[in-house]
This record gives sequence, structure tokens and C-alpha cells, in this order.
Amino acid sequence: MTTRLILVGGFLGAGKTTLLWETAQRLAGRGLRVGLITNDQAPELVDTAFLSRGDFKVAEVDGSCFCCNFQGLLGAMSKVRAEADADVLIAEPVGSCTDLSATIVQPLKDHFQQEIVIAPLSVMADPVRLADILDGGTAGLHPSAAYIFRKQIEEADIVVISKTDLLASAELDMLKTRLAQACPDAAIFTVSVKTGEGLDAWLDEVTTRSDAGQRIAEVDYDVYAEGEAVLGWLNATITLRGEPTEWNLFAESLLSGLSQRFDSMGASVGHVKLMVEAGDSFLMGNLTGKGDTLSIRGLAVTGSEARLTLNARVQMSPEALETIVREVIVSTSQGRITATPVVWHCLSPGRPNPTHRYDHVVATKEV
Ligand SMILES: Nc1nc2c(ncn2[C@@H]2O[C@H](COP(=O)(O)OP(=O)(O)O)[C@@H](O)[C@H]2O)c(=O)[nH]1
Ligand SMILES: [Mg+2]
Repeated sequence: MTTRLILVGGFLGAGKTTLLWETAQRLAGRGLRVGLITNDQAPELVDTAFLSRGDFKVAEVDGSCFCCNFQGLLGAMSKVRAEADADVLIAEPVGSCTDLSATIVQPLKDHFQQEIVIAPLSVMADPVRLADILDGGTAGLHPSAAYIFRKQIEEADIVVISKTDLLASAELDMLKTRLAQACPDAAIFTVSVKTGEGLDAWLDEVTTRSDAGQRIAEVDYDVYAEGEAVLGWLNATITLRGEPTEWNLFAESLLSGLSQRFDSMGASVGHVKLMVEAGDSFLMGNLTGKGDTLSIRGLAVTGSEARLTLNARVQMSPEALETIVREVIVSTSQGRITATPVVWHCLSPGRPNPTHRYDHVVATKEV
């Protein structure tokens, strides 16, 4: 039996996990069995915790990106394939990762085409960041992180402009035209998971096409490594206990406290996301840039105990990030809640060192 693999890349905060969730539901609605694969530099991933709340099997590759841990990706694929008896696997690589065509798609085509049909490499792009990058800007990112963003777009078989509900239709048309000029060989799709716009059209494409990895980008690994290394990376799980608390207000105050600190330092936010789980209810909080990107979804019931999972990727040293997160948790708790870290990982991503890197496009076999 062959399984279809849909890889959804794109920069931190582009909307990948949100798309994975919605796509999994829609594919299940089409009668397909779906497995999901998440990826991060460290365990305790909000994405995994969130996706695991659905009815789908989820495997996490952590400790390194897919490209640098190709065996880990293969292991996760076979695990979730077996557990879910999956027709379709959807995998989300780390948002600061690029060169996936050379390091993942080509080796998979070379060795596993009998078992795995690979959908065209989809790369999601937040429309606000994309517009600035196409203008030659850095979208508020470090220049080397903006380089990663550009390389992700350059290698894509399909560029998916996300969050189209944030744009007026004339703005979206203009963005598509500019993107088509910049990437003449890529297919361009637009989606909003919020409104459902464009989702089925993209889904039809990635469930029928199998010409993945049509091009390989030239990537300067020194710049790529710098773009990742400038980010402090924190994954933590924290138990919150104390006086009865409205967790939605707590989460909002925590994120806005963090955002104020980062913005006042001029520190560029790749992505800060959190999940608060209280009993059976949970909420998700996100920052994908400055304070105006703060969003809270879902509802965690008021109570005196909750579990907080927090992931932050912000341009500063891991030590500085750790200090700020600790301080803001304490100030948000106002002496009424005791925050006890259960797991705490703080790091700066190491130099990418892919298991494989192909310098040529492997032909797709007829299936
Ligand atoms: N307005 C809007 N926001 C979205 C949409 N899709 C995702 N988001 C938000 O974008 C942020 C980042 O989403 P996430 O899926 O975690 O991004 P990832 O880092 O690429 O996996 C979250 O605040 C989401 O709620 C969309 O279609 N419209
Ligand atoms: Mg994600």
C-alpha cells in the first residue's frame, strides 16, 4: 500500500499547524485515514499537544529538524503509518528550516517511491511578512532569518499564501501577482483556515499531484545557520496552581507582558505560542510578531489548576529569553498562582547539518 506524504513548510507563525488540523478533518471527511507528524528542536511542543487533541495519530520528531534527523522522520512516518493505517501523512517541519527539497524530498523520492507518494512541497507564507519580503524588506526579522523565508519560497512547488481573511481582495490580487513574478515556476494558492477560502482547491492539488521537489534552491549554509542561531528557543511545560483564575485572562496577560518586553527591546518575535489546559478544556495563544498579532482562541475554564505549555522563538540569547519568560510568568501570577516548571528547554539552534543533501532533482517514477 502506498501512503501519500504532504509536507507543509513555511516560516514560524505562517499558519502550518492550523492548516494541518483543518486539513486532517477535511481528509477524514473524504474517508481517508490521516496521520500527522510534527517537528521541533526540542520536545514539549504546543503543536503536538494541540494536534493530539484531535482524533488523529500524531508523531513528533524532536531534538532536531527533519533534514538533520532523516532517520527520525522515517521512524515517525512508519510509526504513524502503522498506528493510523494511514492513507495520508501530513508533516510540518520546523518553521526556521529550509532546503527541504534537497534534504528531504529528493532522498525520499530516491529510496521510498514504492511506498510513499510525495505531494508537491507546499510552503505557507503569512501575507504580511510575504509582502514585505517581496518588497525587499526583512518582515521585521533578522536579515539572515529573512533569507530563510526567501529560500523557503524559492524552493516551493506550491506557495500557499495564508490568512487571506486579513487582506482586502485587491491587496491579495496584488500580492499574488508580485509572488507570481518572483516565483514564476511555483503554483500559487491562497487559503484562510478562518473562513475556509481556498482550502479545498489546495487540498485537491496536494492529494492528486505527485511531482514533488521540482527544484533545489542554492542555500548558503552560513547565512542559514546564522538565521537560526539568532533565535532564542524556549519550550517549557509549567504547572499553575493557586487561587481560582480565569485562564483566558491569564494567558492574554502573559502574552501581552511578553510582547511588551520583546517590543521594548526591539527583539523580533518569530513565534510565541502557548496552550493552557484546564481539565478537559484548553486555549491556544499566539504572537507572530509585534503586540498587534496577539491572539487567543478557545476557552479554558476558570479554576485553580492548569497546565501551561509555552514555546517561544525570539531574536535574543536563550539566557535572556529564559530570564524574561520567568519574570513575566511571576509578574502575571501576581503572587496568586504558583508556577512550577515541569520541563524546561532553552537553547539556540545548532548549525544545520543535513543527513542527506542532493544537488540534483530525482525523477518521479510513474505510479
Ligand atoms: N486570521 C487568520 N489567522 C490564522 C489563520 N491560520 C492561522 N492563523 C493564526 O496564525 C497564528 C500561527 O498559526 P500556527 O498554525 O501556529 O502557525 P505555524 O507556526 O506555521 O504552525 C495563530 O495565531 C493562528 O491562529 C487564518 O486563516 N486566518
Ligand atoms: Mg506549527
